[in-house]
Amino acid sequence: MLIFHNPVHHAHSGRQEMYRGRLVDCHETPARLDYVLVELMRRGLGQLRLPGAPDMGLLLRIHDPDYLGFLATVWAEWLALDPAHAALDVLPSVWPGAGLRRDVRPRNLSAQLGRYAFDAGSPITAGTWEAALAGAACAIDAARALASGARRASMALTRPPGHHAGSDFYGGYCFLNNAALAAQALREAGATRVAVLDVDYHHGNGTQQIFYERADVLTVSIHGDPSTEYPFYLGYADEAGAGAGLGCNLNLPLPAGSGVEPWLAALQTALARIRTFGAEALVLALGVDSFEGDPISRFTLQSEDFLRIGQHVAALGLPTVLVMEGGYAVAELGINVANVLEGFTA
Ligand code: SP5
Ligand code: ZN
Repeated sequence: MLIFHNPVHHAHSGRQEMYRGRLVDCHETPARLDYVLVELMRRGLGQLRLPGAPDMGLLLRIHDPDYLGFLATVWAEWLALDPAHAALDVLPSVWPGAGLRRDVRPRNLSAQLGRYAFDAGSPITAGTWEAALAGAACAIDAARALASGARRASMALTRPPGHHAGSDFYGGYCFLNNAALAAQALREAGATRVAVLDVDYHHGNGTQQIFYERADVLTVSIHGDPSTEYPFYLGYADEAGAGAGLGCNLNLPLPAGSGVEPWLAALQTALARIRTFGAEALVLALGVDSFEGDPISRFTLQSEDFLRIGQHVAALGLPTVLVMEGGYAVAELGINVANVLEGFTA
């Protein structure tokens, strides 16, 4: 399996995220990928490739130009306010939320942050844009590596993750939606119908938003019930898509605390829908924060369960792009991701 990896992900290294009135250490760290890389190489599970230049045309078919412009310049704007900002992360503190919603575009940087960010947990740092862009290129290149039909699967081993990022917003540690970019690249390479299966513990709200009114991309997400779990405001079972895309979004929320049995039952429901949809290619948004030891999540999957996930997804028989999402139990992260790949390729 070709594994597209962006070593410049190290340049995105947030210090702190807001949680319950305090700034706490970021969960989404560079060390995460180092663990995955070491374990994949130790088991000989793939060949590493560097991504090429990102296809900005494709990026602009998923993301809004103003939003991309904001991401490209926000760090420079931040430094322009005060050179001492170089030692600090960028976090929003005001939002056009309750009582303030109006379609205006304030020039103030804090106001712009609140317009584009939906949480205070996703710090922007000096290297965020560079890392996110190289990660997006990994996802696009991984999709294109399957286009010839010569290969069954490829992987985008990237961070920051992507599935919470929408056409014009960021949050949940995500800035560019790598899985959506991979799905779009598969479409443009000739797959008539593409499915995105999101197994991250958190609902893939960004991917859902991007494809919500499209009939050519089915989005399916298995995640913690948003009535108690992040991102809270989306991810409910009644969100089915809209317009031409009605019926092309499937949310499978499970109560916090769920174990592998209900999880695998939800996976069977997801796979059945992907089959009836007639998907010709698949993107697996691979978060492994469903693991019992994950510090911010509440399912109880064990490391060996990830082998079964890989096996079941492979049974679809589809060309598949695996895209790295969340997973914060750093020491076990490599084992859990490698188990999915091993199960998939067995
Ligand atoms: C890609 C992804 O998995 N994003 C997840 C974003 C979750 N952000 C909210 C994290 C809340 C942190 N809670 C700390 C709990 C410590 N016990
Ligand atoms: Zn997650």
